[in-house]
Amino acid sequence: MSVPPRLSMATLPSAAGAGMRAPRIDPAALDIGIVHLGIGAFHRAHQAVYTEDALAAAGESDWGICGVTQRSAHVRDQLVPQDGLYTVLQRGTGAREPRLVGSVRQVLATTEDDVVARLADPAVRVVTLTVTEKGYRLDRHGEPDLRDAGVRADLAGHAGAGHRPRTVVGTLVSALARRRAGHGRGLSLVSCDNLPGNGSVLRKLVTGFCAALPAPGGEDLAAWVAREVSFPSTVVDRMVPTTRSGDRDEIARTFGVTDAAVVVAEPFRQWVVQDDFAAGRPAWDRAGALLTADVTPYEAVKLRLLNAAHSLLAYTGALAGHETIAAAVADPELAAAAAALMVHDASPTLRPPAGLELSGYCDAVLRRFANPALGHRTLQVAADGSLKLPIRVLGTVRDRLAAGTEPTWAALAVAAWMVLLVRGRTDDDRVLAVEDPMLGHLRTQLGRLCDRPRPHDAARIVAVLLGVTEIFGDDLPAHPVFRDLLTAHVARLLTPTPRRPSRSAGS
Ligand code: CS2
Repeated sequence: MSVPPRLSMATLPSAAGAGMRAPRIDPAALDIGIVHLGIGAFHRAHQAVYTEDALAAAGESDWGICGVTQRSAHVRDQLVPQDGLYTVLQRGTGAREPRLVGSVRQVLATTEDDVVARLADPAVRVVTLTVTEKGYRLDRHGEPDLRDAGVRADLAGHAGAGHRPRTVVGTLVSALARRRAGHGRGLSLVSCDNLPGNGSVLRKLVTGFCAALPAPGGEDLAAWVAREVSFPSTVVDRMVPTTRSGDRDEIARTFGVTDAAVVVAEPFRQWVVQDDFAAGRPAWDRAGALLTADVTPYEAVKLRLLNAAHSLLAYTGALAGHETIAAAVADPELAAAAAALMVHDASPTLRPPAGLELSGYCDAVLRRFANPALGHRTLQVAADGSLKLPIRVLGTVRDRLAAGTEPTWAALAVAAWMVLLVRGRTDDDRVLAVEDPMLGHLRTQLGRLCDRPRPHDAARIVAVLLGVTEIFGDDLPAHPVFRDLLTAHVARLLTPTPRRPSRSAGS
C-alpha cells in the first residue's frame, strides 16, 4: 500500500474533500505572538486548541504560536513538513470527529535553532511552557539546581558569543537580557505544568538565575524582570496519552493524508489562568478558559485529587499488570483505593473554590479515568514519580498527619511507587520499563534489595527510600506513622498473589 501524502496546506483541499474540516482560523494569516517551550502532545491538544478558538472568537491574527522542542528535533521534523498543521483525535464516548488545528505557525528545536532570537522578538508577548517537572531543574528550595551541568553551563555561558543555552531557565534569561538591551519590552511567562504555584515557581527560578549571574548585570536584569515581566499561574487539565501508530493509520485511512503529528485526547479540557499579563494575551476566556485573580484553589483540587489518584492507579495498576489507566480503574480494588485517596485523604485538606463540589469532582475524575477509548498507559503516568509524588501526594500526607489522622491511601500511592522502583516487575514477573530521573541513583542506594525483594525486606526498602530528603524533606523520614503505613503497604504489595489469567487492557 502506498503511503498517502503528508498533511500540509497544499494537501488540505484533498483532505477536505475526504471530509476533514479546515482549521477555525486561516493559518497563513497568523503572525507569531506566542512562543511555546515544550511542544509535545499535551500542548498541541490543550493551549494550541484554546488559542485557535480564542483567535477565531475574537477575529484576531497576532497570536500565532512558535513551538519549541526541548530535547530533540523530532516534533519539529514532524510538524515543519506539515506547515504546522496536525489533527487532534478526541477519544471518548460519542462522535470521534478529528479536529485540524492551525495555530502553530513555526517550530524550532532548542538543540539546533536560534530560540533566543525568536523569544527576543518584540512581537512575542506571551511565552507558555510545558516542560514537565524535570524541565525546571529546581533544587529543594525552588532555586536553579547548581549541581545540574546544564544550569552551570548556561550560567557560565550567559551572554557569551556563540553560547546556545540548553536549559529552559537559561534560554529564558538570555532572551530577557536581549529584550532588555534591545527594545526594552516585557512579556508574560506562563507555566502550564502540574506544579503548585507554577507562576511563582517560574518567577523564583528566573530571578534566582539572574541573581546567580555576575553583579551588577544580574541584579539589574532581575530588577528589570520584576518591573516588566509577569508570571501568571495556570491550572491545565486534559488527559493526553502517547500517540500510537494506529492513530496515525486512522487519519491516513479516513482522509488520505499522512499526519505524523496527530495527537489523541479525551473530550474534557479545562484551563484556569491567573489574569496577570504584562503585554496582553489572546482572548482565551472566549475559548472556555477561566481567567481569574487566584488559581490556587483550583490547583490544589486538581493536583491532590485527579493527579494523585492518577498516580495511585498508575503504580498499583502497573504492578497488577494493567496496561492502561482504564484497565486499572476497572479493577474494583484499585478503583476503591483511588476513590478513598480522593475522598478520605485529600478532600478534607482542600478548600475548593465556590461552586466546585468535591464529591462530584471525584466521581467525574473516576469516569474520565474509565474512558476505554483513550488507551492512557499506566507506565506513562507512572513516569518521573520522584518528582510527581511530592507535588501530588505528599502535601496531603503532611496535612493529614498534622491533623492527627492516617493518610492510608496516599501512603499506598507512595508505597506502590517504591515497589515499582525496587522490583521493576509486575506481580506476575513481567519486566516494567520504569522511567524516573532518580532511578539509577535510587537503585544504587537500594543495592541488593532490588534483587527479588520479599515482604520481610519492606522495612529496609522504606528506610532507604524515605530517607531521600530531595523527595521526602526532613520531616517525613522522621514520622513513625507514615513510615509504618508505608512498611505495611510495601510488605503487602510484595506478597505474592495468586496469578490471575490475564490482566492486561482489553482482556
Ligand atoms: C498525568 C497527567 O502523566 C501524568 O502524570 O497524571 O499528565 C494528567 O493526565 C493531566 O494532568 C490531566 O490533566
